[in-house]
Amino acid sequence: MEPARYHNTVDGRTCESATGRWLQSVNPFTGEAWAEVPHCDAADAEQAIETAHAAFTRGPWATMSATNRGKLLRRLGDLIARDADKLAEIEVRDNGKLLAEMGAQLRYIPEWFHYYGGLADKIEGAVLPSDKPNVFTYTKREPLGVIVAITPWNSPLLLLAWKLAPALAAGNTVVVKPSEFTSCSTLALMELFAEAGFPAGVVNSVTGYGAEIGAALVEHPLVSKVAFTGGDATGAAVYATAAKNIKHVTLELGGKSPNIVFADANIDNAVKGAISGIFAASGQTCIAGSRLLVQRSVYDEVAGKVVDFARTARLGDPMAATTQVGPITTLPQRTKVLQYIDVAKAEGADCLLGGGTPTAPELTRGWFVEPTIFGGVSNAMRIAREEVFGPVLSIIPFEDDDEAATIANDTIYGLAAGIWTSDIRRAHVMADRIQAGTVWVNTYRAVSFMAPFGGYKRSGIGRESGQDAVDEYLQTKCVWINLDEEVPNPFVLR
Ligand code: TXE
Repeated sequence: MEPARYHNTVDGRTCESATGRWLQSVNPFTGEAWAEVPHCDAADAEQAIETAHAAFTRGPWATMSATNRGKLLRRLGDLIARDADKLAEIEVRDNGKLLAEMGAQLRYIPEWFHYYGGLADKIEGAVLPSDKPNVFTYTKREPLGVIVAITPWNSPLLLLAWKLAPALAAGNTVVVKPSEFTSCSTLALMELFAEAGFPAGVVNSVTGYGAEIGAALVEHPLVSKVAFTGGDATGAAVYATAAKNIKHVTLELGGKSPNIVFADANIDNAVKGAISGIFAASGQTCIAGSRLLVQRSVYDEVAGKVVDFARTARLGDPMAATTQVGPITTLPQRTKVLQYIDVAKAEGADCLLGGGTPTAPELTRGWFVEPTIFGGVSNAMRIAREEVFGPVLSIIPFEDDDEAATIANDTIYGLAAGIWTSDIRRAHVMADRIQAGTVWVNTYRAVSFMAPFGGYKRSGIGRESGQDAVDEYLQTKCVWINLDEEVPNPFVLR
């Protein structure tokens, strides 16, 4: 079958790349190219930015009321809900996520557009109680300008919604650059902006390799801000390039999140939390609870139950309703995960489950890795320190609260953490002690359009979702109005 072709949108028109080249998108379940997207270069990036800049500075978007911006965002949310099944299927083919997960995600993504649609005309300045006579001083909150939104392959539509909805609510214009591995669902989404009524040029897309066009977008002097989700090495490079022109950044860079089980926890609930923390989306989530810290007195019980539960996971076709764990999204990522498994074995971690690729014939075409669990892991091992981004869990024992907090915080990252306990005092004290942007108690993986999300330490800068996120796309102007009839003599100091 001929691969489907998806197009970029620039200035309200669908387009190919200037050179007419295409990039293949491979289905991780079949290992075969199923679609093509434009292979853009710096010239395409330039055109998209100039278009976004023109739409920001003149034309209907520049003068549109915040209330009308909000209406467009809400209409877009409704269109995403209408097309949820189609968008979900595209992302499953492109990314290997389970259809069951994508169905739920596509029903939820519209909430971001509804929430920020509502927030658009509640962005308010203030009148200052001035300390000076006869002066009226007020603040205005203004958009930044052109935003470049760079997204990764692990959750293209959700992570794009987290950037687009607040950026547009604040009145910015956007150039979207999805991952070269998974651009198709983003390009399908782009088709909805015109139908929702967004003026041409407000949201534009370019597709291609990060090193080719990502860097060109980040460097461009007409870009005011880069909103990036991806690996920390790329994030650091984006940050350094953005610094050259003093651009704003939001960086969401993954983690090595501790999921901490105390002896007083409801153990069966904790086991379910451990499983969903690491095996959802085959462990390819920034919030993966990849370090399971277990109090020594319940270590054997918890490790045994987690292994037993993980053993029941059904690997298979992500389109099938019965499948519980899908493939790894990209071939390089599968290679990386398997290399980490070898590293863990060489470091002396005890492989309690999995540790390789499945042998069932229907799973050998795709890029699967078995759900893998290592016991007896020390926090000094690489498997406990570096982000694997796959279905690989490390179980680490601890003695008491102090040791749990020390191990949990002994990481360069700080995105999220889980705490499993039935002691309310311990829950609050530990939540205070953990250095992470999100702490879940007796649950894991909850996110919401209204809950600010982002990292401490090397996990990133800035917050997505919630009211905090709109601030990330605004700047404050302070206006001084002199009410005196006469300006005083500047040589007479007062
Ligand atoms: O991501 P990259 P990769 C982690 C995960 C994974 C590792 C590498 O551990 O194994 O990162 O993944 C664009 N200027 N996460 O290499 O490179 C690129 O085209 C501008 C965690 O696939 O970070 C893509 O659109 N942009 C993470 C986006 O950056 C550049 C999610 C992310 O790609 C660029 C994904 C450049 N110089 C991976 N180079 C999370 N936080 O959830 C690349 N890009």
